[in-house]
Parts: sequence; C-alpha cells; structure tokens
Amino acid sequence: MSVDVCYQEAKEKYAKIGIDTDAAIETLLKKKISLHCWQGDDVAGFDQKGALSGGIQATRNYPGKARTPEELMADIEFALKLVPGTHRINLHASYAIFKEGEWADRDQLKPEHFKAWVDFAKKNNLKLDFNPTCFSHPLADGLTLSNPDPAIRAFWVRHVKACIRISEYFAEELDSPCLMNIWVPDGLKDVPGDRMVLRKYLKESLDDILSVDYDKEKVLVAVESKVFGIGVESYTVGSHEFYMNYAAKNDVLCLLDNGHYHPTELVSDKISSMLLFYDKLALHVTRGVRWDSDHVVLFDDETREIAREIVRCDALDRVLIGLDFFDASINRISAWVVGMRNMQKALLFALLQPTKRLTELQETKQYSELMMLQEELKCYPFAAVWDYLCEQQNVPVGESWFEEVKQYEKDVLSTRK
Ligand code: RNT
Ligand code: ZN
Repeated sequence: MSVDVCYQEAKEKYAKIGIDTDAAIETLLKKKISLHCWQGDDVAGFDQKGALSGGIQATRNYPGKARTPEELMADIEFALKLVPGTHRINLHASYAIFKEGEWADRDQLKPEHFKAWVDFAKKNNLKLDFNPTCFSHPLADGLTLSNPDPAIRAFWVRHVKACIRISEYFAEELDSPCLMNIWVPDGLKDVPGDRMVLRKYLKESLDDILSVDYDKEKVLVAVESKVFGIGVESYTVGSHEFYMNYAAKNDVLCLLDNGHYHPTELVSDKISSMLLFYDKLALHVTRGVRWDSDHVVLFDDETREIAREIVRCDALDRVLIGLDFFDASINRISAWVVGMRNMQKALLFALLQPTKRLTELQETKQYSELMMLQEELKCYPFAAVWDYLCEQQNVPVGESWFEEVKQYEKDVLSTRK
C-alpha cells in the first residue's frame, strides 16, 4: 500500500478520537530542534589540540569524523537533508573558526570568530544556539567558574561574558533569540572537605557574568546541572538544587539534561513543575546508560513522555529542545539523524494523543479507562502519519535514508584518513 493510502486510513482512525492529523503535522513542522554540532567530531572543537576533558567522554573511533569546519558543516548539511523541517544548530565556543595563523584564547573570543557559522546558518535557513566551553582547556583542570584560584575563575568569567556577546551577535544576525547554556564540569572525585565554599565561588562567578548589560530578549541564558561525571563522582558544584534556585532568583532559564539525574528520576515528570514557575524551559534530550549521560536518543518511553509533557502542557513555544549526545562508535551522521528523527517522532506521537480526553478521564477519576485508552493509543497507526510527513517534506521515508548515509560514508567519510 502506498504511503498516501496508509495515511488516509490513519487519518480516519485518528479523526474518530477527535485528532486532526494534518494539524498535528503542521504543528510539528513549526517546532525547531537544536542539533548539537559536537556529535560530528566527538566534542573535539577547533581551538585546542588536547583531549576531551570535563568528566565527559566519547568512546571508540568510528572512521570519518569531521576534522575541519568545512567537513563539519558539510556533514551537518547532509544530515539535515534526511530530517523533516528546518532547525537550529547548537554550537560550542570551542568551534570558533580562526583565519590562517590566527588564534584566540577562550576569554578573547569575538563574534568575528563565528562569522563563518552565521554565513552557514543563513545559507541553510538555520538559527543558532551557543555554549561557553569550560572544558578541554589547560585552565579547566577540574574546576572552572568555582575554582579557588581567583585568576582562573576570572578567566572563565571573561570567557562566559565573551560568549554572551557572541550569542547576541547570533540573535541579531539570524533574527532569533539565542539560547546560551552554561554547563561547567566542576566537581570532586572524592569526599569534599567543604561543599559550600565551591558553590559560593560558582554563585559569585555567575553573578559577575550576569552583571554585563545584555538584551534578555535576544540572549536566553540557561544553567545546566549534573549529578556526576567521570572523575568527579563524589560531588558536583552545579547540582540541580543549586541551579534551580539560582535560575529562579536571577531570572534565567534552567536547562534540564535528562542524562543528568538519578536513574529513577525522570525529566518528563519535572517539566510541568518547571513550567508553573518559569516562562521558558530548556532541555538537552539525550539517553543515560549507567555511567554515561550521552547515548543517542531513541524512540523510547522517556523520550515519548518528555514530548507528551511538552504537548500536554501546551508548551511547544516555551520549551527549547536541544539534543545532546556523542557516540563515536557508529557513523556520526547516522547518530544525528536517528536522534533528530526520534525527537520529531516523539513530538508527533504526542500531538496525536487525545489530550483533553485523557485529562477528563483523570479529572473524573475514570482510571481504568484512562489506563486502557493510553495503552490502546500505543497501537494507533502513528507510523503512517510519520511516513506521510516525510514524503510530503521530501525526506526519505522509513529506513531508506540509511542508504544515503552509506553512500556518503563511501564517497566522503572514508576519504578522511
Ligand atoms: C555534559 C553536559 C553538556 C555537554 C555539552 C557538550 O554532561 O551534558 O551539555 O554534553 O555541553
Ligand atoms: Zn547536556
């Protein structure tokens, strides 16, 4: 049966429970997802030669990673052709692009070092988000914004301030607010002698950073917490309560990375609470697996539940969705495409739920029917709607996109020795 015929059947079936599939598709296509540039090169960046640091790790070495800005941009362009809609690119400060013979340390970065990215975004109808890079640097040895050494702290404060200027530049050039997310790897391997003092330094550093004059409509500053990282197992300075309180008091955004909580703690359950107290919420959608917080996003229960919460709270405009994973053991483009398409599938799945009916069943305490309906909905012909959407958007339907990735690997990636 053709994609169209399947779609017509699905459309009728959804219409019976009051769902307009055409409207769901239209809504989905308006939602931009921020694609993280760092899956393309294992978080290497272009400004340092050293290893990745900061308690995060990209393991294995699948051939073909992007080594230059040109390669990374080509890979992003290629990946996005396999994903419906138009999106955003999430950059890190370490992806600054210098002219031949030029280099600037992190605290000296300027908008001009990111002009090539702006040109790239304009050419591809993309918007940009940004992140200070407080890791993979000689001065990022364990502690950055919370470093007891005032000179090291000051260096990182200058870096983040520089990033605010760059974010402002992105927002102005591309006419879209830029999310600037602050994550620092700061923590201790073993039992701290004093937990408070480092948090006090971090708080002071953030206060100093936010004292710069910037346009809050253009730059959306967010803070991202974590529970632990490799080598910083015992204590994380920027914990969840630290940042949630900091963000609430200082009118910045919280960014919740769903790989950064205890295994039975779910970000899907946090979204509604956050939305009752904040105008906007930022997410890093990822997949935690044991010690790692950064596996490729699957179409799994939690990804679907995150999407359902966003949709149920009618918050597609208030929740900024970015992806965050880095898998160096598989084709990196495939990793991007799987993650992007899964995030979109999860949102579409959510948009095809009879939200009002489910609320009504709960409000009237019809819990048996609520359970029954939610389970039956899992077998609705969601895939037919997804396939139709892909076809309409001229992106490959089903697994056929992988053939293109294989060809690109053969023609392009395999030549990168
Ligand atoms: C690390 C955080 C952070 C990074 C990126 C590279 O645990 O999730 O968001 O993954 O900034
Ligand atoms: Zn993250």
